[in-house]
Amino acid sequence: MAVLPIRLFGDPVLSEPAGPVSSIDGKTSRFAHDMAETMYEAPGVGLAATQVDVHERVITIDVSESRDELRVFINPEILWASDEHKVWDEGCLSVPDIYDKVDRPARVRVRALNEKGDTFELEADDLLAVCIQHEMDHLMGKVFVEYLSPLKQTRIRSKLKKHQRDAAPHR
Ligand code: K1U
Ligand code: ZN
Repeated sequence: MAVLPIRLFGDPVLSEPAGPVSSIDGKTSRFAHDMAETMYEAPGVGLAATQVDVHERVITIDVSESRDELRVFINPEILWASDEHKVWDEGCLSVPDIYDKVDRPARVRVRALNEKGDTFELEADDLLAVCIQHEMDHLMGKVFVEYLSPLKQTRIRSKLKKHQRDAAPHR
């Protein structure tokens, strides 16, 4: 297993849409487990393959407090979204230390394959519903910041540039 580097907002790879996984084999499940290790180490409640510069439709999520309820979604599709919406304070491992409100359907029904290649469906609410939608946006090349006002986006970009400058080794 391996912890993979997470790309940050502003990196063009985050805008690249992911394609479907054509066949699920040992390589796919090893990659899903590397993604899980990366998500737990960050720490985060979700991760999309796009964030580690792999452009295939794979997501890992664990919203449990015990951090032992890993879900792997391969080729996820939203089958239904509720008319009722909810506003949630979202974060993103690609946008460190920034949280802001995003309005999304409160509940979704999703179909996906797991790492063994079995199809499953689930209906999600609360953080799981938010996280599924947030990660599926990543697979389409969209970061949650793009739901915010242009002014907020500009502020976030300059904050992140400062964060990257501060993190870079001084000469
Ligand atoms: O996609 C990502 O970058 C992961 C992101 C998922 C997410 C969180 C909250 C709302 C929507 C989507 C994160 O995990 S940010 C970190 C975070 O929320 C968290 C980290 C540790 C424990 C609990 C939460
Ligand atoms: Zn994110």
